[in-house]
Amino acid sequence: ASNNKAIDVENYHTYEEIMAYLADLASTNPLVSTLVAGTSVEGRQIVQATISSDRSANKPIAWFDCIIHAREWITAATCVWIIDTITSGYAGTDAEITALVDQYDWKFVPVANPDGYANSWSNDRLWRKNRAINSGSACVGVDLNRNFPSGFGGEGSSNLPCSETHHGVSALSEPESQTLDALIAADRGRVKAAISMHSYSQLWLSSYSYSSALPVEYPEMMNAMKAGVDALVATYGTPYEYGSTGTVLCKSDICSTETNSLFHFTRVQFVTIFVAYLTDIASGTTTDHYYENEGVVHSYTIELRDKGRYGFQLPASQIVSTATETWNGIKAFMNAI
Ligand code: ING
Ligand code: ZN
Repeated sequence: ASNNKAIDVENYHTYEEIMAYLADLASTNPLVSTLVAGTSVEGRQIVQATISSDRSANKPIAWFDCIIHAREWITAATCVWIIDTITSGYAGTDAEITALVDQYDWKFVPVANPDGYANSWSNDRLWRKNRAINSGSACVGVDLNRNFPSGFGGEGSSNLPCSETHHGVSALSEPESQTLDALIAADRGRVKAAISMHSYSQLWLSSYSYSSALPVEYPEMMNAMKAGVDALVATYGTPYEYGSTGTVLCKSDICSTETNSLFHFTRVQFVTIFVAYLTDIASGTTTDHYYENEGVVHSYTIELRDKGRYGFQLPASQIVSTATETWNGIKAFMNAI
């Protein structure tokens, strides 16, 4: 019953709590089904939840991955909140949600990096990568958002196992990235929008990430991002920027022109060491892979709150407002594309 929720959406939850919530939802709500899509390095299940009013209709899909980076807790909390909001708003109680579920299937991988997330709870709150053993190194982990084929191994990723942006031995070497790749490939041709949830910085970002080039569909992408960001900002006034990753991140003052290679090198080092979350170029990302290899024009990374005051450790008191504004943005974006 919707008044007796299996999860308290106002708090952060462990991997086990989120999995228990999804299992409960799938068993009690006929809109929801779950799929064990893969297994992490340490053997945890990677689960995709689908919300569909008619699974045989093969509707276009709104596709989400959340918490590919372990410490970005607000992304898992936001995806859980959105799942809860859609499932409790369908059929009667919320006309806009009902229309969006009638039009699209909604698919979420609420915990794309289960081992890293568990490690962030039990051991190291600021853990980012997965928990792969790197051969020949004492340092653990591959950055899953550098492990995809688009631009694999290029600028903004590192061959060094101790780096926070270590790309791994080869594209899709990690079971967690293999799982996301298999899931999006299984829905090839149906994915209308694919959104990777990250934090923090308050940005809505399109391809390309691995180069400063702009996609041919960039004007269409900008219109869609504008619709989303306008509605997001209108909710509480939280400032957001949008555009291609290179364009938006290069507006910050740590980013110079591409021609000054010495400064560029220094900046990349600075970024890698001190603010590994913020690079102007990032090779091997989900967003470029979904766009470039899976044909999803509307492929984006959303960097949720905040802009650095709390950073990855956003207080739980901001979960509902963050999720609410993000959902308002996503609804407007889905209605615009
Ligand atoms: N930021 C992203 C990262 O993977 C990014 C930056 C943005 C990459 C857009 C690709 C596309 O480093 C976080 N917070 O992880
Ligand atoms: Zn991230």
